[in-house]
Amino acid sequence: MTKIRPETDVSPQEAVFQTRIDAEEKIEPKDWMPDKYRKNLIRQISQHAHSEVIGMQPEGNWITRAPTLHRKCVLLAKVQDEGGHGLYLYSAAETLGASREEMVEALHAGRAKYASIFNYPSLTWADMGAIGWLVDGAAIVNQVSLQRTSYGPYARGMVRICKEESFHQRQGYHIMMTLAQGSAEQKAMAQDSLNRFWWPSLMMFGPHDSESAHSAQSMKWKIKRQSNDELRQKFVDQTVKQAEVIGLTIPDADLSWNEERGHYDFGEIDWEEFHRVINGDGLCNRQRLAHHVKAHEEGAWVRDAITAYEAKKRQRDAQAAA
Ligand code: BYC
Repeated sequence: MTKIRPETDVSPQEAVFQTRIDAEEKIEPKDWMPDKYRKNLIRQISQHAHSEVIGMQPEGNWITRAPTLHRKCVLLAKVQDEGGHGLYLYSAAETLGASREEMVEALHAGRAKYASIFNYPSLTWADMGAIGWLVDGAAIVNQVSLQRTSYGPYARGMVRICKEESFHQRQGYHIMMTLAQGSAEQKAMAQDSLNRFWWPSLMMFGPHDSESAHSAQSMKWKIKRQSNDELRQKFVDQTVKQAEVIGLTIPDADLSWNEERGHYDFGEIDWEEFHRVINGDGLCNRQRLAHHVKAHEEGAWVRDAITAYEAKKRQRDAQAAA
């Protein structure tokens, strides 16, 4: 049995683990790790995976109504990419001992969250622009930081995901730029979309650092490399200039450049709305989850067919080897 050192309450194994983290070594699936590190990672990675998959819904809503064949092809490819991101992330979580069924079950039972942003409706074509520009833009800021996360499979997954997200962000910005240069109605549509998606995008970075339940431990273990507030500030700083270039206005009366800090100051997020949405009571929470449950149930035959095929293949291989 492992002896706990009373003065620090940290086992020798845990002390060695922290030394590896401090030395910037990556932790790999078969390495020893504290149970809480494993559980925290399964929580974050599975929620990240759920976000990618649930995030297909608001954009999937517009595939049949894209304004041109070109836009339709691009949107279709983007939505497929998001599904792929979900698969890389579920696979990364599986290396920690969580099964796909357990993770999906936790989502359906409401025990696992997914990004709050996907509980807002996509009402107009401009929302495809705002989602790519702002939502993928916010996701990149967060995920570039996660490329240096301490768990190897998660970090490597992030490298590939970030490359694809850059294309997503640019396609969204291009839609917004095109609308902003179009007719007065088109520009108004782009502005309306920015107005609706701005604050929910800032919420993607989570609560203030002082309110963040997991941050202190996640930063110590280098699961998170930058805090919620640091990343949110980075996103604001880069996005304000992008809005200026295309002539759109960020809907925040308190937004101003702070020379001393070298950053933009910005208004306070509606935290009451944030908590309502992450606790299941946003505009689309019920619809998003019901759709996921339906798709999962209707896809059961595919999973059954794959399992049956694998069993037959194993049997055939065994017969051939005998
Ligand atoms: N929404 O202690 P905290 C995409 C929860 S998808 C919902 O700060 P943490 C895309 C948090 O989970 C990319 N819940 O947590 C796809 C925790 O609850 P639990 C999505 C949130 O983990 C399709 C509690 O609040 N990206 O790009 O240290 C189309 C306390 O928070 C949110 C990721 O998932 C939120 N916004 O930090 C287009 C990034 N914020 O678990 C685009 C990976 C907080 O105790 N995740 N909560 O029940 C992370 O980096 C971190 O988990 C967070 C939160 C920064 C989000």
